[in-house]
Amino acid sequence: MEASQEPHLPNYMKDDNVSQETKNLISSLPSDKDFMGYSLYNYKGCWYYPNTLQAVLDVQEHFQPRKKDINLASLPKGGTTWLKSIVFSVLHREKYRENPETHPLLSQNPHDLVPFLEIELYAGSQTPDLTKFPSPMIFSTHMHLKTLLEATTKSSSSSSPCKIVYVCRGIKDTFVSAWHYRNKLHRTEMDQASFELMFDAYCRGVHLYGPYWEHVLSYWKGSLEDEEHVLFMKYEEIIEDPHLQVQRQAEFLNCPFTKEEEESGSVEEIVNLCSLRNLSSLEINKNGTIRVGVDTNVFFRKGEIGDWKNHLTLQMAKTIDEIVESRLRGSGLIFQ
Ligand code: PAP
Repeated sequence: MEASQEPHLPNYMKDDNVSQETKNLISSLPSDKDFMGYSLYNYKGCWYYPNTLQAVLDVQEHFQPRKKDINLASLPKGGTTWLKSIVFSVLHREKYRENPETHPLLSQNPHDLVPFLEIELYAGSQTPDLTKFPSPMIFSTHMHLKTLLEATTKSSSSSSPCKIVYVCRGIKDTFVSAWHYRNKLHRTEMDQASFELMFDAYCRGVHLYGPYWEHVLSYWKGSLEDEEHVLFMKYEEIIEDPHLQVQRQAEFLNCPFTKEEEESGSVEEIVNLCSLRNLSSLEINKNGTIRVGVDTNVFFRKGEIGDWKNHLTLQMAKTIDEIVESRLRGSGLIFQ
């Protein structure tokens, strides 16, 4: 089925919002298909659906961040929803301390509190009104670091003007999470042959914002080169010690928890508020729809380390591990 006719497909996966100039560009780019047959194009080393590429180009041309803005970056299914909820809660903790029952996370999905630059803000307009967002604005992106820096600095070499928090997750669990997401998105249970096709595409790096290893490496290197502006986090580390990782984020964002806050349980409150168990139990996240048109419940599932064991054969796991290991070799970045 054509992407433009698929009823449940979000706009960013479609190809119906592309200028003539971008169509010309696309016709010169390497192309491939995702496991469902939707076309992906490789622009500067990263794979995009046409509407996403259009939005990325628009972000690059028009977006001007303010110095104190905060950017949350991730690959799809790398921990985006969790990161959004934690950073929002850390930054706004003082505002809702007296009346926690008014906290926006209780009535809005994290994706509506922290909008995506290219998938939402620039998806429908080249000049979205960003003044309606309070300063500092927290926004998110799935772009590679180099692409993001080209957008935020308007030159490929300068360092980031704003803080960037990046989260990623081991490729096997990222892949399995993406598989479940696609099934929910298309409201169907896809068969084993589709699963294997999608796995093969991940191994080749052909998926939205892929290859995985280029993405994680871009932020890993960025965090080593500019630790003041780029914080590199792993989903697994947040699961293992959420308290420590919330503190780490707060320090990076120049709003560390005071001793008093520590003692009064402020960190723990944020950890609990942002937990999968809490967020997924809220009405808004059971039956809502976010502004980009996706049901809120598709962002919450198991949230476990190692769910890939229930889906991948040992051979598949070995194959994909070897690919990632070879791509990351020498970088110092290791996934357990
Ligand atoms: P996105 O990039 O499309 O926004 P993202 O939030 O990165 O998706 O990934 C969803 C995964 O994060 C799901 O993992 P799973 O499929 O392995 O279960 C989801 O369960 C998990 N997740 C969402 N919110 C939380 C949270 N608050 N705490 C822990 N994990 C979470």
